[in-house]
Amino acid sequence: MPALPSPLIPGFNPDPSVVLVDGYYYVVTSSFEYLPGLPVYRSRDLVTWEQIGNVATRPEQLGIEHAASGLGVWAPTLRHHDGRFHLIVIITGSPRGCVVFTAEDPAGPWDDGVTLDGIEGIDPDLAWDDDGTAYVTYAGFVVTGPDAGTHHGIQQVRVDLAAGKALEAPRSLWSGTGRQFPEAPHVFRRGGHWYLMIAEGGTERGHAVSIARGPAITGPFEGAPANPILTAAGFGGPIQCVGHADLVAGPDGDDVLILLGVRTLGRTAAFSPLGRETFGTTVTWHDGWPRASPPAAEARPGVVEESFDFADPEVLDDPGWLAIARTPHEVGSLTEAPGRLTLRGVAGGLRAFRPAFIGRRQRHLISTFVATVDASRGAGGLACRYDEHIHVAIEVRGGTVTATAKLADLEQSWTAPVPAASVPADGVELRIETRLPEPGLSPANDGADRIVLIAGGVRLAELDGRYWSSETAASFTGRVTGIFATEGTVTFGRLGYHGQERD
Ligand code: 6LW
Repeated sequence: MPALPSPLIPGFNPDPSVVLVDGYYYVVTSSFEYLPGLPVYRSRDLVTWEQIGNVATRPEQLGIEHAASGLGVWAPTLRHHDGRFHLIVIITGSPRGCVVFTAEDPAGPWDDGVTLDGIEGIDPDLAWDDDGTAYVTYAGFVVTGPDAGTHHGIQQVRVDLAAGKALEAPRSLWSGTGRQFPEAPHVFRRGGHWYLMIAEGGTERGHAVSIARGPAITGPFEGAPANPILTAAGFGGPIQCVGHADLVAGPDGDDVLILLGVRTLGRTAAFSPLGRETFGTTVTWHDGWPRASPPAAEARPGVVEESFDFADPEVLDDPGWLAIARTPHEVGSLTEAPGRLTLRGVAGGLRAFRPAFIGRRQRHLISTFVATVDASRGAGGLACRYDEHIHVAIEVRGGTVTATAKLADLEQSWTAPVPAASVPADGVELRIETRLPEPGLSPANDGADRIVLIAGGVRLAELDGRYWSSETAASFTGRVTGIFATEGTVTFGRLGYHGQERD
């Protein structure tokens, strides 16, 4: 098998689940408060990936309008059964609960989904016994309500998918080696055994994959003699937090684990600007037990250049756009101003719970987002978001531009006049660049990228990227960068992205 790129699917793409159908691999990842939700990626060889759609393209599929940032769509499982793709997910902070969506074509359209009653937890897996009986195996972790924080370990119920209900009270299954947060269960058969693979240790630096096996889909399951079968905890190497794995047969027959991890920067490996991404690693089997090593250090050759011209009436159909709890089509209009994308301001800008914002994942450590904005009838600009508390933004308002760095309760701004001579016909050009520091800089900078905010060619601020990293944000998501409006009507001409990895 050719070496797997590392990461496999870059940018904020945690909790991957994978299925192989008719020679194609499909991966779906978590999307939290963003819409469209549940991105679907496809590959023939596990090397080259393309986003072909999203499972949730209609807000009513998710019901996340009131879900707090970081809640919403958590950890799906993607499977194929009886000729249909099935996607099971628990939507936290949503009345929809545990939902099974189905589709004939994973690119969509997906149906509105059926809620399964009787399942309280996270990270559901869906598997079928030989006689076609469906089982949901999940982590009994309570996220909201009076019992929030309670964990009942790994649980399983037999379900009636058509009727949308559990057919029995939840049964407790093997729940790992005693590390915290047993979660992300997947149940599968290999040879004469059923396996129950889980994550434990928590999704941060203690993250690990452990496994058990038994005679039936319901167990009883007995843990492997050498758990965990995969972890980066306590080992060196830039890829940390590996876990939350799903198993698939690779193109040459070797099994591969598709899992989440983070790319860390610097000697202390303490900060990962882009959040949890999707990685792959090859499995070896010993006495009927799988084992794997953390994915190879970062290796993704090439440069990515993308340019989105808002004069193109189909530009928002690209599946990589993200908005917050509304679809990009609901947030922006391509018809209000000819050849431009129009956003209507939401007070507070990026500080709003549901801002007028349309962005894309930052997928490379070295990157540039560039947008052109006409804010003559309002205020708005370009921003890089973790959430409403942690972001950076450049806003055009009247004849001035203001860069803002917001880090929870700390906030700082830099304002300058827009240099009139530098304004192109389609608006003031705003840029957010991320760079890596020169090697050998002081230890105080170790582990940081640099975030540079530029308006009309004027450098307004350069920031230490450690503070806009997943560790500081304590976030399940990652950096999403795009355009926003705070006041009035703001129009945009284009958005460009340039990304490249370290040599
Ligand atoms: C995911 C769970 C986890 O459901 O993070 O900490 C959640 N553990 O496995 C969101 O990605």
